Amino acid sequence: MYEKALELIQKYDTVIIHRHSNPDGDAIGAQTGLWYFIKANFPGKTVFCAGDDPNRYSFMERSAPDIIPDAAYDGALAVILDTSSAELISDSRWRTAAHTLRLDHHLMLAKIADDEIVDSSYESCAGMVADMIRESGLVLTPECAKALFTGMVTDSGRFLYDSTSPRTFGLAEFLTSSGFSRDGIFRSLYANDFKNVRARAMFVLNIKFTPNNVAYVYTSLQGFPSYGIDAFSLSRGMVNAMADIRGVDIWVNFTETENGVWCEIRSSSKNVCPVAVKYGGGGHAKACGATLPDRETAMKLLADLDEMSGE
Ligand SMILES: [Mn+2]
Repeated sequence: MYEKALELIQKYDTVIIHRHSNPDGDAIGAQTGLWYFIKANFPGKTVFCAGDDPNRYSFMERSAPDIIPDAAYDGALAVILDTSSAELISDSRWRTAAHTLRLDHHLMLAKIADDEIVDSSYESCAGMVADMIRESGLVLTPECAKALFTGMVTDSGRFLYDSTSPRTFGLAEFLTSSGFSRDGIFRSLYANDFKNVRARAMFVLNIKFTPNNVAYVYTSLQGFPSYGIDAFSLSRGMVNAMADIRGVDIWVNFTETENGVWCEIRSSSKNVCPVAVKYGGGGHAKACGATLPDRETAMKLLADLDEMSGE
């Protein structure tokens, strides 16, 4: 499955690895994991990681983006990881590379790169990179394995989400057999600052329900500062505070920002992605999102989810 990807990585002297902006553990894990893989197996190559601030994932080794001169893209291969739409790719210079390759596990929205391997049966993009390495038979170093394992853990929700498959566990065995220490990974990923614990408590008190039991929280621009956390931590970070409410199959978190209403949709059983796509967003079947222009549009999206929940 990964012959073409491996062939391209072998062919180009410079490889620049891109991921989505506002990175999660999978975006960083897949990116840095691929960086370690190329450096270990093709030491003569120049390899860069492009992107924006890794924020809470800055504990991951090599997560800080490299400073990349424009000239590096001349004749280079740009590898795009974990990203389903071109606008979400961090650092738009990927377009100036000689050739582009994409590995992604989101639902296919549109062709972006010259060569693409898109397979939504993978729990994580890090898992795809791990599978590519396993298929290659080349060297897997402990640093590489640790990065990929961290990505796999975050996107599978600690092997909880139903995207977790026998292949996931097989790849986890492959990665953990390299001998890196798992000490600290889970603590770094899941330890919370008290301000987040406090914000989560406030958030839970603001949960509301539609007639058909869609749980939701709408945070206005005025209400937002009282949480004392950034918009991303509130939007993406809090949505799953609604995950385990009995009788709730769909939940959605709306966060008003200066750049529109961020909307994070989750479901335990339904494919909610078409609703996100209808409003210009995308993602996975049971975890997706969109940025909406205003509260009115947000309430329309909520009504669509309510209808789906009632079916
Ligand atoms: Mn991912």
